[in-house]
Amino acid sequence: MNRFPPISLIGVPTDIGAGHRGALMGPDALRVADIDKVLRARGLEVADRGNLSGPVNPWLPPEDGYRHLDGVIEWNRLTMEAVYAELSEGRLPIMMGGDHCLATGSITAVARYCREQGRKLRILWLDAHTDFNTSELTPSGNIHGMPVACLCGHGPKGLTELGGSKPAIDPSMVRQIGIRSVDEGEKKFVHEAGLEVYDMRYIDEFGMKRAMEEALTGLDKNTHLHVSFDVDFLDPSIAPGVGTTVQGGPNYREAQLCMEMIADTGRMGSLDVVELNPAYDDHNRTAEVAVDLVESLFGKSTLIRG
Ligand code: EXY
Ligand code: MN
Ligand code: MN
Ligand code: MN
Repeated sequence: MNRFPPISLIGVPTDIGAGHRGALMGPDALRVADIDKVLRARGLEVADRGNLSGPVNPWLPPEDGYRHLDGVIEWNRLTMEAVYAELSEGRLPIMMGGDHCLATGSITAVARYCREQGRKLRILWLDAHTDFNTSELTPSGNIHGMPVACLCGHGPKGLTELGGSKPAIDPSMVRQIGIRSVDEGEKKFVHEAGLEVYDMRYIDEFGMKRAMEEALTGLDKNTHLHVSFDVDFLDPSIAPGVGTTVQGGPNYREAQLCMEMIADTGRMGSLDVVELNPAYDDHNRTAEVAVDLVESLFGKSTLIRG
């Protein structure tokens, strides 16, 4: 029995915010891994809206602390409009990246929709990275390391005011899970902003179950849960096909529990699946693991009893 609204797949084929090329192939890798068929097999109604089309990645060095700022802004505007259009139709958008800078556009759309509907927003950020850099703090100028800072109002106007008002979200709406790679300046900034982070040290000490219980505390029937699933959240042994691997991530069972506990809430209203990079993969197996975990987000459970 499925309790989800109709799903819309939105392909966003760009790696313009990333430090490696290849994430632009992510949407089609998810399609090759049968993301639509897998969700339909769960009784869900799924429409594939195809791929957005935006500027080519010019592959240039940073300018004033940003790489490709204008192109990133354009891709995020397109993403925001596409995600908002699906939400307005009462559908559940799955933004298939593409690199993680695109969450600026998707979450700006979700935040606007929640404001209009009078709903609370909770954002679950599954990632090895906090993505909370600014042009002054960044070691690379890659904007996929900045979306959470931009969403919280710290960044270039073209991104922080994408949806008109600034900031799009408040740090208190965010819960980050799986974090294990944070730059020095970024770490200080994350603490100053008060971001709630369940890093891998927390998960080592208290387990994924406790981390997810804490991160999902306070959800009520008026809460819209947005999940931003950066595939580099997973340990590279099960997900090598990403641009920025970081050793020591959740294993398959921990990731499965994470997704099943999200599904148990029944509150997920939108999803990003980003940073999949087939150029680093082996026979599309990372896309297949990602689709397997997305299926668990939509209710596939290994729970036998009950
Ligand atoms: N913190 C590093 C940077 O800002 O360049 C690495 C960021 C990687 C971001 C990936 C998408 O999660
Ligand atoms: Mn990320
Ligand atoms: Mn990441
Ligand atoms: Mn081979």
